Amino acid sequence: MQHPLVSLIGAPTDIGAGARGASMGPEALRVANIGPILESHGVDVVDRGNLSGPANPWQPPVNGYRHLPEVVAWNRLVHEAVHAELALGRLPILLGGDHCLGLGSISAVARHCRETGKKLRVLWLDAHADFNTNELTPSGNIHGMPVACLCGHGPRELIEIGGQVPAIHPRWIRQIGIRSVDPGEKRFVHQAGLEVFDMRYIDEMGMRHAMELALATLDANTHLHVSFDVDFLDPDIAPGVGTTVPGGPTYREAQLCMEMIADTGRLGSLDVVELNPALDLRNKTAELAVDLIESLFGKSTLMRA
Ligand code: B3U
Ligand code: MN
Ligand code: MN
Repeated sequence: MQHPLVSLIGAPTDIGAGARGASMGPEALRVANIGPILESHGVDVVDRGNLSGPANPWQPPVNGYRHLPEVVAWNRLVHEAVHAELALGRLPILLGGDHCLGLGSISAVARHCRETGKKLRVLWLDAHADFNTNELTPSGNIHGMPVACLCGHGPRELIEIGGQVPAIHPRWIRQIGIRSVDPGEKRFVHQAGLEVFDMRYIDEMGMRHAMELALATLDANTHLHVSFDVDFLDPDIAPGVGTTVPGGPTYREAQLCMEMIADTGRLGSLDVVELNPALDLRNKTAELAVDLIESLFGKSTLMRA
């Protein structure tokens, strides 16, 4: 990827989460210098500032969905903002915000790929599969549902945001780092045929092999979207998230994951979600996320031949 044009889009909300605080994620990433650090690697960065959507009313779920109208409103804003940047030929980085926003972001990328004839691949880096429905969810929190919604399983007003249902096909997704899936959700993941490289797989085969397979079907016409849920990382190194799950990738494994993505040269868009500064230690998790994003944009220890 030679000198990409990056646009930062802040979406300061925790509307789909089970804990408050991810709404402060965009500012924590800016405080960790995401913009200047990317610029130091030759990336052209424009910060579009923050989207402004509804407040979090902090209500219980209705029909298995918590805050559905507000989640729809935020995702519509994200969809339009991400699509506009792609249409300008820029690489949007969505600064979340909780992971329900992956729906607006990825539906926009899918729409852009339809318009431009590109092939879409989505890498979902997460401790969770985020494949719940209102019937399967233990919480009603919509940040546990965006992958199902993108594949056409969810409330109409959410699954229709990108103008085509389903927005994406399960075959286009590779999930990495998964280690917490609810019982009904597990059956549904199998039924849909999602390709999952869970922590068991990474323990046995290594991150390198998992990433080689996850990236195997990319070609010159592929738009690669990375949806980076910060709870992907082991909580020892990344405590600043709402739902920590032990046993995630180490610092080295996460670096290798990002470097292998960078090596493909196909990165077209990125979500950075679920960072929760209220639970962080001196912005450590935000700084780690920025460090990994540097690798994603091609920082490497030595010059590559
Ligand atoms: N699967 C659980 C927990 C969860 C999913 N995503 C996050 N947490 N961040 C649920 O509530 O759907
Ligand atoms: Mn997630
Ligand atoms: Mn997660």
